[in-house]
Amino acid sequence: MATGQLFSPTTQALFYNFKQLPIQRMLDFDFLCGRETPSVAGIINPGSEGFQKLFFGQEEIAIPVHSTVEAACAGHPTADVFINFASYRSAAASTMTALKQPTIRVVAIIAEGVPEADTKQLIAYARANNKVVLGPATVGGIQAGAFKIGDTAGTIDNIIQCKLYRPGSVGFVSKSGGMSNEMYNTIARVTDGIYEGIAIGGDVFPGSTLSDHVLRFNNIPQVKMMVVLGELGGRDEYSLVEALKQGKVNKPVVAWVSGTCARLFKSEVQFGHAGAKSGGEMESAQAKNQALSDAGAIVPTSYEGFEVAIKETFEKLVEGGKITAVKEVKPPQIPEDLNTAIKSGKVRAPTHIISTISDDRGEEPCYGGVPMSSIVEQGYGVGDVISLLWFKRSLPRYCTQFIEICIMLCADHGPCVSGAHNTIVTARAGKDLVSSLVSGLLTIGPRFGGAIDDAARYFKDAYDRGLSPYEFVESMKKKGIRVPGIGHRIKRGDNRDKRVELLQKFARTHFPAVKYMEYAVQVETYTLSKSNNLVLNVDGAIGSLFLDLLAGSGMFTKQEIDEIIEIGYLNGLFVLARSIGLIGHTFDQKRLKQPLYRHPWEDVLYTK
Ligand code: Q5B
Repeated sequence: MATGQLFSPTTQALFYNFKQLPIQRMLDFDFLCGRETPSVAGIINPGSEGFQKLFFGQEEIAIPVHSTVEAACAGHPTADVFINFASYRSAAASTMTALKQPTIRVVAIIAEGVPEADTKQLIAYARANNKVVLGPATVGGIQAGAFKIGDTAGTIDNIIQCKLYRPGSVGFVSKSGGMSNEMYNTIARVTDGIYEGIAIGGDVFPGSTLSDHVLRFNNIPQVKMMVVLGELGGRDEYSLVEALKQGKVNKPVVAWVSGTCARLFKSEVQFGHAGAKSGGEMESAQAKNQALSDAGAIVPTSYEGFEVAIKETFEKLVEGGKITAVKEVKPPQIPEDLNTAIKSGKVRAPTHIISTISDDRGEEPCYGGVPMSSIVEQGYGVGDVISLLWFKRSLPRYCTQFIEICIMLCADHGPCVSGAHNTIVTARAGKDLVSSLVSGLLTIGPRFGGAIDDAARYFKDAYDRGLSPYEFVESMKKKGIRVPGIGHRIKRGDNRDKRVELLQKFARTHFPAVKYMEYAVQVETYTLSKSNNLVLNVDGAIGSLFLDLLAGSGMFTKQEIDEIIEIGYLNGLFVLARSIGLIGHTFDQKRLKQPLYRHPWEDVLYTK
């Protein structure tokens, strides 16, 4: 890199702390300038590693994320700029770590409020090791058409307007980052634009000074004139005065120190920056402007005259043949982010999901349009929540009570049933809660617990078609289908399932009609005449009773009932209920510290 140059079109940085917007702005600037490589080589996000997706033009790129400064520097040895977006609390420590890395040459500290004692140590270390510090409390800097730090120069529109995508002839340095945006505009209006712009930051002790950068610009052949914007407070401008007096600067310097209005105040005034404080006479804007003028800088009489002074200085250089016209280039169009374009109404995009049961976008989540606070304050139960989320309506109390009874009665049926057995074996194999639960749930199906929907389908079809129980059962037999909801491994005609009796008792008391249930009972009477184990089981009881609930509540159209049965909502009741028991079995096994399960050989018939 040529003497004095801080950056080039191939400079790459490491970015400390993941801040999506400034990183994306850097990459957008790269694209605008036609850079071939992204200016951000890696991100340091303490505690996390991996990749972060960002846009480079229209393409998405994956930028490596490192958990430490050391790892990032080792992974990207050619990235020599460290952009520190740490908070004021951790900026000093992370900056020192970065300065100690041999690969890091320039560090920009964005945070405001870094303790001055820490900053002094950083400055001393950087100077002793020939490194450059920008900031603290800086927006950073920019080399037009080459490299930009974070949010410098603001939005892409501003960057395009200021022609910062290609180099001009002006080296600009200011204390204020906000004012530098303003000055990029001014300079673009009256000159061929910025070559490099630096904001040194508004702290009392900046890592590098106005004169450091002016002297550096003086060594860059492409920089033909310098513009300096100082401010009241501190004595930084006097080192520039000294450099000018000593003839160290041989290019024109147009300077202005802002804050001349401080004299209008009776007491000491503190402006936005920590360093911008009206102190003694020497630190006043007037004194510093006078000293700069005396030393040979071109200093206007007011800020309004600054633009004219820059314009005249530039025009003289052009007339003197020191500046030749910049070749204008048309920057590429930066693709607009979809969200921004949607917000501004420029484009519309199809959604990928439709949802009708819940909404979490407002102040409080809603289930089926009912806000969470109503659900709690009006004493809704689990049955009501199921009504809202599954059936999208508030069902009468007896219906929600019936749902809750189903959940309670089916929550568990001991450790020997298929689901619990699987869960127990899985938990004993050392698996986690979700794996143990899921392995149990996966056994729910046509033989175990998952016969409710089919029971409802077949009972409804048979009843609605007017089949007698005999015709129904025999027609099923002919087709080779076991009647869903009939039969149990342990329940018998003389040892009925208590759950079935309880459900039937509740329905007889509260349901307006129980025609499907009565039909199921008649079917059971017939199947029991064939075999003592062919009882109406819990699946059959729930399936037939839910048909009565749907038909009798007056809350569903015929079409809706058909849809519920066709889609198959009702096995959901068993899945939901049995999850409670399966979770319990998982905890039980873990609590009992049960070892790996192995089935005994004696219990297996080994045969050919
Ligand atoms: N036969 C449940 O069978 C079971 C027949 C039938 C006509 C039938 C069987 C079945 C339909 C599915 C169903 C839900 C597999 C059950 C549940 C939850 C649980 C579980 C728990 C809990 C039991 C003997 C003879 C054979 C068969 C005939 C059997 N079922 N005929 N329709 N439905 N039912 N499932 O005892 O002539 O000798 O060849 O598939 O509703 O899962 O507690 O355990 O809460 O966890 O193994 O309650 O009924 O009888 O297969 O030896 O058959 O009866 O054709 O006749 P079994 P099998 P044949 S509730």
